[in-house]
Amino acid sequence: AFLENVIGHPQFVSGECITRFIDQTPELFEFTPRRDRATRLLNFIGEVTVNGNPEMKGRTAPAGPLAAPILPKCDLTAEPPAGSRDRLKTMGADAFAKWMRETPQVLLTDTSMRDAHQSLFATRMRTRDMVAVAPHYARLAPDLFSMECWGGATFDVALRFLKEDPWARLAELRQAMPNLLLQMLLRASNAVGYTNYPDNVVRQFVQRAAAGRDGEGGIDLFRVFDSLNWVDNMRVAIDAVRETGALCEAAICYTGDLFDTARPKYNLQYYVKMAKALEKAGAQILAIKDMAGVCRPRAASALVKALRDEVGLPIHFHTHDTSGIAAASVLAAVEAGVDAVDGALDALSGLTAQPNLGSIVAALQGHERDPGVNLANLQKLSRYWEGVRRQYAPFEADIRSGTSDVYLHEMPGGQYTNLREQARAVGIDHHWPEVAQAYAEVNLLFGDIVKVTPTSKVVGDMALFMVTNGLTTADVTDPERDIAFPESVVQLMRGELGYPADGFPAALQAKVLAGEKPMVGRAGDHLPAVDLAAASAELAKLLERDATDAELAASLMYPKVFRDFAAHEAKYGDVSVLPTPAFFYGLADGEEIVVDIDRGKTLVIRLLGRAESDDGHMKLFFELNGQPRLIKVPIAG
Ligand code: 3PY
Ligand code: ZN
Repeated sequence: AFLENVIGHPQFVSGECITRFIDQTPELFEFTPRRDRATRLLNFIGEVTVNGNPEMKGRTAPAGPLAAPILPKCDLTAEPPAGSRDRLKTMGADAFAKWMRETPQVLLTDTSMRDAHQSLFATRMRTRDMVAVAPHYARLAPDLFSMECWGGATFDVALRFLKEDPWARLAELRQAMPNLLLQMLLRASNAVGYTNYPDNVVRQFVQRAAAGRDGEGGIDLFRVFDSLNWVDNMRVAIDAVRETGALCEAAICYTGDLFDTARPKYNLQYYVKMAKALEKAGAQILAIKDMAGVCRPRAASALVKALRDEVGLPIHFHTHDTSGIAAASVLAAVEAGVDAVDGALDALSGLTAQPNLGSIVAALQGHERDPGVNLANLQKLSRYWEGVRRQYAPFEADIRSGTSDVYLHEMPGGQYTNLREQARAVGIDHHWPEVAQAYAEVNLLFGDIVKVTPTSKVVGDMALFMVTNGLTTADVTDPERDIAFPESVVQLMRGELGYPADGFPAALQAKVLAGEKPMVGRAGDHLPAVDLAAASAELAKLLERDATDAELAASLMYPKVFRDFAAHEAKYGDVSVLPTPAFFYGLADGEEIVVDIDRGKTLVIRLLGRAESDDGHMKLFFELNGQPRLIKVPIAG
């Protein structure tokens, strides 16, 4: 009857201005909302439409309407051809690694779904935009070695900012790409967080990641690194990965310059020694993780040659294009015999992300190590990413070119844009060159350390602290001068993230700790094991239902972020189903979106118009599957 009232209303039928219709007959739109999924979603859309997505604070929405990204044509009813994952299943991890090392072709990893967007637009890519193209990858690019699609900062950002479940992302990608290796980045004892966790928490996380949310299968290849290149701090993670049967790729983080005799610490012997230790610790693949993109072509060549000579593992090269010439290092590594390399598809490549995978394929066509991947298909997939990237324009850093000052500051690609953003937030963006210089100086102050999450964040915190307070390194080291060091610096000097091979400079450490004793040995040796059953029971109380293992893993990583996520989900439901423009920018009057909330359950949502009420609310008049619905949103002060 309600529907008939509205549709049959003479003004509605005559097609008079819909807002006037609503204004004059508000009673037709007023009814007690059911707290069903659709209503919760409408509330979310309403909130974003009226008050903005909190993520958009200080950012400008792109001019709409934003076109939907175009998926490549592809028969999705056809079975995906056998790929790298089928090979892993047949061979097992050890034989697979041996095959990697013996195969003459260079193998290719696509980082578009993880590191590329992490480094280009602050990790903001949503699950929906990945899952839509994943079945196309399975059919158009079955010759790829792996899809890096999980871990690093994506886990945190999914929960914290995108309000979606990273475990659901993994499950959906797993289902859509059954033939390709799914690869993640694991920060060893820091898992996917920013601090060392108890050993049993790291183990539980790895087991769940390999098994998948509900045991359906998850990550096939774990790239494990330690932010101070401390092998002892990687063993728990390495052992945990090995136990699952997944591939264990352990990384040496590359920093400095192999040939800089003024900074001899990070020379060939340093890396070879570490590589041998990782091989002995159980790694099946060795990664050269050049997170800042400072491994120059000559260094890449020498390093790959030395590592191939000295260790028996296949080698996987990862770099960033911050300088603009990273592809030269990739090609040098290929010439030197590297077994696999990382790149991102055209539309997500370059700048602080990975070099262009398609261009690498083109450069190697006819080469004896030709990867044999279909370039035209990569371009079709990239066209889709082009459309996706446009929707995230507000999150892009304002950089338009390669920048050779990366050799000075050595900031990781994923950090560069974030730190610029942090500098902007504290109002010193115009002092960026000083921040970059301070970052380089803090590195030396800390003893010339590896800078990658989480140590890179500490160096960044200290650099910002110095620039905002007008401090020089002499001020910082001056024994007569009191400095209120940022908490992250205190934690670093206390040994909470572990230690570099030669320790931290004793004088600075003593000053920062102000009499407190630093930790001896691994944090994991000191942190008591978490009672997982008790933690799960505690979480169940919060959720008012049993907690899954995956939820437990997420809440152990970041309890508050997970609690906020759970509260958001309880209030608004699963917002990952919304198209990206609606999620970030809300709806314009007259705009319609189609939302699949479940297999076979679709919502057609149209915002008809809005009217401000006297009590500080905005009334939004929606049409939901043809039915009028009124949503009242308090206007944020
Ligand atoms: C991460 O830890 O998220 C990184 O990408 C490090 O390079
Ligand atoms: Zn990277």
